[in-house]
Amino acid sequence: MKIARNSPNVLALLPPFSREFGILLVILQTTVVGVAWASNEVVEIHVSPHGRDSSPGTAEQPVASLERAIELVRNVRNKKGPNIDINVVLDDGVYRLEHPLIITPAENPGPGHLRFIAANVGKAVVSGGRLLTGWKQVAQHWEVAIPSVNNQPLLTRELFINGRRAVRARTPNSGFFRIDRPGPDKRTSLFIRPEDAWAFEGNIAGCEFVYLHDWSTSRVKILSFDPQTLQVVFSQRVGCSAPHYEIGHWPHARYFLENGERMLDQPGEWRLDTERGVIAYLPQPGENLESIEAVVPILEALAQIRGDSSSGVPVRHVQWQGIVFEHCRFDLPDAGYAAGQATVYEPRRGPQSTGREMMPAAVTLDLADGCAFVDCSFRHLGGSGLWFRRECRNGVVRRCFFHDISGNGINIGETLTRPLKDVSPEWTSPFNNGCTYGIHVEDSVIRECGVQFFEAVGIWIGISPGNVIEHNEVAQLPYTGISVGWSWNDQPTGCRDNIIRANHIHHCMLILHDGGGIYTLGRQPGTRIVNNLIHDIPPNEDGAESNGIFMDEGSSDILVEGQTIYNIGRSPIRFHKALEITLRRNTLVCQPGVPPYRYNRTDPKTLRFEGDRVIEAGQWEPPAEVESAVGPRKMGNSGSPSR
Ligand SMILES: [Ca+2]
Repeated sequence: MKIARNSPNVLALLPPFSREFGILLVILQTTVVGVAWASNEVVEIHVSPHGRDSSPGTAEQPVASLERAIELVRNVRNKKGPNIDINVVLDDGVYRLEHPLIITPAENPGPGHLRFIAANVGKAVVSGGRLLTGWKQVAQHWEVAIPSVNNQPLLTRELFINGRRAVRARTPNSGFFRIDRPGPDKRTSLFIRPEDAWAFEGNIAGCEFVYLHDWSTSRVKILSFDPQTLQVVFSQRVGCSAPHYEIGHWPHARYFLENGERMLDQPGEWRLDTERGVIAYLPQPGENLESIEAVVPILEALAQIRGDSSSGVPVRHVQWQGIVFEHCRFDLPDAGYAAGQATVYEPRRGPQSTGREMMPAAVTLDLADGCAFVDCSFRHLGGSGLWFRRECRNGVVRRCFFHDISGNGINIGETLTRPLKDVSPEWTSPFNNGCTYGIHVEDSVIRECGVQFFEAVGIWIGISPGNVIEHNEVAQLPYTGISVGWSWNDQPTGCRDNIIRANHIHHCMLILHDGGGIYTLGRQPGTRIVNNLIHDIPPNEDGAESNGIFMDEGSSDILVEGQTIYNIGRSPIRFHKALEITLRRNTLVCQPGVPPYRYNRTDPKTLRFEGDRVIEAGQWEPPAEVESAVGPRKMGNSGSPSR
């Protein structure tokens, strides 16, 4: 550890924190919201994959693990109190965790800061994965033994080869099949079309059936297939318990198969063969058995930043700068996976259980105040990315990159179903401070989420007010881009006053239906959706249509102003049981013959129209000034957005 005392007159900004600066003493002055306060002391703790945990944690003698670094943080905090700042400087390299990193008020009660700073942005990697070694060639593919975790075989759902997600072996290799009709109970069996029976031939042990509902998916195990009747029987139930998730609710739903023996037929595919206890991988041209880097996720969480829920004391001012988070697993429930929407699914913890939970994230904050992620990456994750979950205040996500994520990119707040045993049942009231609020997500890129779970969204805001989502790029998603609200009627909740501004949202709804570039639910006084550019939302194949903006059940008291929406397969804006929406000066470019608005059980007389411009055009490009005004801002020399 290195302890620095600074001159109170000198102010040095932290980033860019290059290797050259990494060993210098950090000098800074910090103002805490509401309290004028200047730190005069910064303690640095250095960590390096090449260090030793018995070392003191200086730049010259760094510790090796983040776990040890956090122990040192706690020691420093005990010794020097809450006011000083502590910087943990991460040298380049991969930090493979044995356990999730836990940060509590014992490490950082505030007002002093605790910063985890990559010596070089993007070069310090926090991984929950394990390297797989000992590959052997078997026929055309390679094999390695399934690793054990806690003396149990790891039933991994992901394999990363040379930093790229390998494809879980599937049939068909692209696109989908369609079912013929449901079986008798519409939950545990269905009939396929005769031309697709070849896909079920051979050994289907370990095969997963992926059923595409209109706006969600189910993943269940196949019990049997009868080639005579063409009936597929499952050992788990398809769909959430609500009736609209029954097999056949939409006729001829799409499906595909994963992880069966014969599905391993395309270079880059892999499968988990539990019968033989191996992971099998079909290499791509140019890949070498000796030199590949193969990683499977071991941990189910990478970091948890959490206050003390029993005393209500928050953890404060924990910041992550330039860190990469990768490799985190999410296992399906034993009774199969059935999603409702936006990775909210039924965990089926008991035979009659119909409750829903949200898929966990790699990094989760609870009761956390003033925590920030700057220049960080979240990638190659099996669940969701980052979650400001419960009673978080004033968080920041700035210039971060979220990609290759199986679930949602960013979650803010909770659903309406927080366990009520330890909180006021009024926590969802707009007049109660029980919600997470005040999270800013800006200048970030969120793309290629929902890789496994197509119902996932880029950014999700549940029952949470006062958040600002601005100047992000949200793209390449199977379902909705940004989802705001989580109540299906117009009763007031704590979801209000959210600003969704100047985002570039495109190529969403690439697989599922009935969503949009932006999707809203519930009454949201003060919520403003302004100046976003939304484009390339393809037409739905069946089911309910997809749109640029879809304002779903109960959406009300929301301002929609200044959007540019083009190249949308259906109507640019759709309402379903919405009311009291103000539409002002939006530019809505419609395909020929497609109406600008579509009303599903919405009375247009409850909406205010103030100067929307409607253009009918098959091909249309936005003016350059519209494109340049959205998405991540270019950074000036100060590291701050230049406009
Ligand atoms: Ca295949």
